[in-house]
Amino acid sequence: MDKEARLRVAIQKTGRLTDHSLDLLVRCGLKYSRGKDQLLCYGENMPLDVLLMRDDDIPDLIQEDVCDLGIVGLNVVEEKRLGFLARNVAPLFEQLQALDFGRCRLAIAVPDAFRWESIESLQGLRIATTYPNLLGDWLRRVGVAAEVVTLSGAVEIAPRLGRADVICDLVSTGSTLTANHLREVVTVLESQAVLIRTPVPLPAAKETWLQRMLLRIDGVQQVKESKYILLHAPRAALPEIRRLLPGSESPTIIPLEGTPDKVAVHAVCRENVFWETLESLKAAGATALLVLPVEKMLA
Ligand code: PRT
Ligand code: ZN
Repeated sequence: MDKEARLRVAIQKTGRLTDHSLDLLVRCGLKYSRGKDQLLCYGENMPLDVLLMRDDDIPDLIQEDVCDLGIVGLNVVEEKRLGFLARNVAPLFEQLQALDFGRCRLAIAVPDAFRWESIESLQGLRIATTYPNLLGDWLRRVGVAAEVVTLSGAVEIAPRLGRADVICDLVSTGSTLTANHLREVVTVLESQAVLIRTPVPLPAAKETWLQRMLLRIDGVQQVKESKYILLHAPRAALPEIRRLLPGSESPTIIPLEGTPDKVAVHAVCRENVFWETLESLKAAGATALLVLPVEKMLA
């Protein structure tokens, strides 16, 4: 297959998103071998290669049409998008779907002793961040005039060094803020890893693979929490049992040979099935309960 016909997916080389991103592609069926330079994973069983990059470079690779797909934090995508718009350049990456990992939030945090009342408390202050475009855009939207101090890292120590009054940084557990005597006060952006693509039309063969990957990713997302549940139940208990089955649309009801008042129920539950649910189902008359993980799903 010629090189042009292979889909190129950019993911983070080393960092918080790397394992999840590769795992997602593997769950979509990709088998790969890693190149000597460690920068490229060659898809052995599909026309798809994975480029390992710094997360900040991923939107640019799509912008420049070097890659067709990318997996990166929404925080990075939005920062880049606003940056391009500020320079009157049309951003050439479209967000396709949220991937449910790498969750964090871009938030304003203030020193412990700071007297915070509302967003108005930020008026006239210096705010340190590595996300100047996102912060600037948010300040404009909430109508607060503050000075954005752009740093390349170590934002959390800026107030102690006197470089800023407060900060705007990514938070997940909040322990970094606590360790630096800072307190989160308001969220600027909720973020998670997202899939982005080029808006440039692809050759038909590539587009077909891209659409296949999207369906598979969707399937992977759906099965994560899904369970297949099997049980026997008295016909009379069916309304109650259907009510108790978590997140299942239309269960399959199968008659049981020789016992006309009993049926077998098979259902896909799109949420986790807890012991409590099984106990309630049993109390409603269900027997022979079996819960199985779902390996793959294609709608
Ligand atoms: O080298 P490269 O540029 O690729 O990596 P990077 O250092 O820029 O990125 P990395 O791996 O730290 O983060 C990649 C993406 O993960 C980010 O763009 C976010 O979308 C997402 N993410 C999720 C996070 C966090 N959670 C997170 N907690 N990114 C950064 N952090 C930082 C946070 O700012 C704090 O300083 O981790 C620290 C610990 O957080 P707490 O709140 O748990 O203490
Ligand atoms: Zn980065």
